[in-house]
Amino acid sequence: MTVYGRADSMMCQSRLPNHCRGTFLRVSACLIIGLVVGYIAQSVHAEGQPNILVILSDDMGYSDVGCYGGEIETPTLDRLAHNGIRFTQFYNTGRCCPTRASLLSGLYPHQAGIGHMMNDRGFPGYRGEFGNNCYTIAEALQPAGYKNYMAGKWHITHRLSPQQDDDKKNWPIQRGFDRFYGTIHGAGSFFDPNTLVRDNTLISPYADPSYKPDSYYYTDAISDHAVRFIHEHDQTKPFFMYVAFTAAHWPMHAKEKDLSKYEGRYKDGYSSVRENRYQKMLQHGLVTKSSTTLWPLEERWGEHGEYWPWDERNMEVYAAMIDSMDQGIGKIVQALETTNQFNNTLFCYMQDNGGCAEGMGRRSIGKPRALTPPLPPMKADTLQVDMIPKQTRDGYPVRQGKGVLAGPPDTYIGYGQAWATVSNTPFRKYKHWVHEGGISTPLIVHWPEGIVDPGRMEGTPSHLIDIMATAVDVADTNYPTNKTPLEGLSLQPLFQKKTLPNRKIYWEHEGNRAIRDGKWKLVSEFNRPWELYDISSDRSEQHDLSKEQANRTKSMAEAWDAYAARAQVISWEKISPKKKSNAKKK
Ligand SMILES: [Ca+2]
Repeated sequence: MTVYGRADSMMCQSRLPNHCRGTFLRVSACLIIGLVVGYIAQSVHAEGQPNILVILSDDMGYSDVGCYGGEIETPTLDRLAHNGIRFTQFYNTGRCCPTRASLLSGLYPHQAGIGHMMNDRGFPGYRGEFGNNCYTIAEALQPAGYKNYMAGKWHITHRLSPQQDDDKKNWPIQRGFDRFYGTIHGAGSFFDPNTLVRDNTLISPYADPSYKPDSYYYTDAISDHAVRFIHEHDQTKPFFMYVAFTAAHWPMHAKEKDLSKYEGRYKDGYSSVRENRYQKMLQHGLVTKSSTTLWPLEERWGEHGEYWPWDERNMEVYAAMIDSMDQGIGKIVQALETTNQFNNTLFCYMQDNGGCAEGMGRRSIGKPRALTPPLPPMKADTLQVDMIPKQTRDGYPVRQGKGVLAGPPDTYIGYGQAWATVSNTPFRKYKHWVHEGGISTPLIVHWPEGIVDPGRMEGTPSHLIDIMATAVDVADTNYPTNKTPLEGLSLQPLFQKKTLPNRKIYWEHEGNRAIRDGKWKLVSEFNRPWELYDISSDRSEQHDLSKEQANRTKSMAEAWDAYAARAQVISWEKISPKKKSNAKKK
């Protein structure tokens, strides 16, 4: 195969504009002010309300971070897990937009208007827009005295190019946040993100007087703004902060210093990395051998085949992106510590969907980079408006395809199905599906003042819908009665080593459906029959019991139908008549 760019991989990144003026002084000043304010105001907020920090990552599998079995170095998350609680059966919705709608509203995604993605498909559950019938966590906590901050990916409105104020009605500032730095859209270059916004204004990362790093990388920008918001916060009030990283969603983009750490780390291939993860998960007690299994990987994925060096590199970049995110979370934790707010902050880390098997940038054969930039450079203040930029700021066309080594700004590639399978060890399916590989996420909870017996695992099935209910509970406030009632339960009892009442949890995405009731899970792909699994003995979903237990299958299917009817879920054929099957995404 032809491999393009390992030696010159970061050339065009290094040619990006260089800004470094004043950053050190500004950070130092903030630190000193923060220390003084923190010292004076360490008396806890009125009513003992904790700060609440929710960190969400993007397109990552259950076993990626170190404390869930991964070989990727995540010392900050590992430390928080060690001193907190690792939830082993926490669930998302299986996709970016619906997860964000559900997390922020405490409802199922269709109830919040985002049953699919950002298109308005003409039905109440599928407006592609966060609904007026619900609140964000920020809006719910405002009356309780909370200040609300957000850094990162929003992705719950289709209004990306506002022409009038009303177009921003579902942007963060209009939905309860006091400060915002991030992207309104859901995916983009890490070196030049589209729809970048400070508070309410679209900006170019290269002409932003308020943030001038040595070189721009979106993950760093998100962490740096979260740190800034913490230092600038008035500690007489509690805060809610939502940090939504876009790592490790495609494109595989990383900084050279993070990437060099992972060079050669994946040379043994998919199977070996997956097996090592599984053994580590067993040792940690995250899964058991009696309830999970590793099935053989598909030969067509071509482990160590013609394009292996290219695909090996994709995973190196993916790992570097997560490593960088963990470094950023480390800076956020440090800001909480230096401002004396760490012990009174309820910290939650989770992922928005499972590993992503999409074929972004993987189908064609790539081209080499030109020796000199063939295109005119972009001005620093030009807004880069594309999810996939046409060119880098310094004039190189963005390249995709096999052989193009991922990492630098002129590449745009996903890590593909084989690595997504490794990310989802030992579960079935991926982002889009509601089998365990699509919807299982770590939930790390850290809260020294609020949890009993830290360092343990918690196996009670729980879901994103529970985060709003938990926030309202710990903030000791009331959810308004004129909005759609919350679906979730507060997780506080689990923090206190107590139990939650029994309940059913539901999923629907692109016609893929599931219901969880105790140890039982009924699940199906779009237009396929229901499958029934006993998750306590078969979380890898290998032994379908639907025929053996026909009565249970029937009653759970009826419960799912009742959920669909009340939660604005309608058939996927009606929403997307052209899509007859999800099978083509495999
Ligand atoms: Ca995602």
